Amino acid sequence: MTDCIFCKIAAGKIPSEKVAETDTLFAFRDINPMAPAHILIIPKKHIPNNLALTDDDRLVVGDAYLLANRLARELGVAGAGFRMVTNNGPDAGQAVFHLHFHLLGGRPLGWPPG
Ligand code: DGP
Repeated sequence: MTDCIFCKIAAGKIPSEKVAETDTLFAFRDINPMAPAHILIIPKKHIPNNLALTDDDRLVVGDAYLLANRLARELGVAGAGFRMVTNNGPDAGQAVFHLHFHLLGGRPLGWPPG
């Protein structure tokens, strides 16, 4: 999608602190980190949010969780614990309408979330 900021990041047209890339996924540091480790994992394909997923997207969602495990271990937060969060829609505070998984760790994370 031409005017999507995360499509542009995945395509390398907007700079980001990339931490991983696969054929279908791109992972980079959040510009406004909420925890010592705050990574965004996005599909390269433009998918607006969770509600827009189709059967064709099953593999990429599973791969996103497997990539999160790998990154959590590499970043040293797997043992202490980490969180994967996807915000969907206004009540959840979704600001960017390209599906993304927040990988958060490196400090105790409150529950319930705000
Ligand atoms: P959400 O509220 O779930 O839609 O979170 C969007 C996140 O995206 C937010 O934590 C800030 C991050 N973000 C927005 N624009 C950019 C950007 O240009 N670069 C990077 N690295 N992160 C961004």
